[in-house]
Amino acid sequence: MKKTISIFALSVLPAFALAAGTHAGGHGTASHGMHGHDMSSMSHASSPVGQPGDPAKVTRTIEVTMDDAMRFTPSDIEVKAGETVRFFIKNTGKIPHEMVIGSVAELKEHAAMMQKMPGMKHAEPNMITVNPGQKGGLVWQFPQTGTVDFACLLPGHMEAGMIGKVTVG
Ligand SMILES: [Cu+2]
Repeated sequence: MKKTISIFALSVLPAFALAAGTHAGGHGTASHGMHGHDMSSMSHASSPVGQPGDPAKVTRTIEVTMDDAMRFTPSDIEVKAGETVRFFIKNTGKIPHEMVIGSVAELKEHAAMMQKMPGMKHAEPNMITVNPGQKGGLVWQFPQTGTVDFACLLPGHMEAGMIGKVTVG
């Protein structure tokens, strides 16, 4: 019986390693496809940080300012579990900034990738890039209580303090 289990584990492991490698390496449509696939085979059907919200269900607009002091204002935001909010984001600086929603671990991983590929253009449903003097909106639904983080992942920005959190109560 014990032998059967270890053989099973050995046959499963390489598949996991491959999936992880593909996810970390790919950034774009490939990793999106992988993600969609992972969700069906793993238990978390929806991400704890939430997902892009339905604009028709927005209950509140929260204004956030981004600036060249590498700050989000406010950087502490409170929402209710289940709430769909529109972040109305203004860049008052002279360089582009972005707001990317995720867990700290995801954001750090993503930031590290950005450091390696500084010229990389990235656009995903959980983020918005706002050019100097511009405004933009991001609709997000927060499904469960906890803490969701957000940051600007342009190289050096998060490290300089461009990070904030949403407390979902
Ligand atoms: Cu920034």
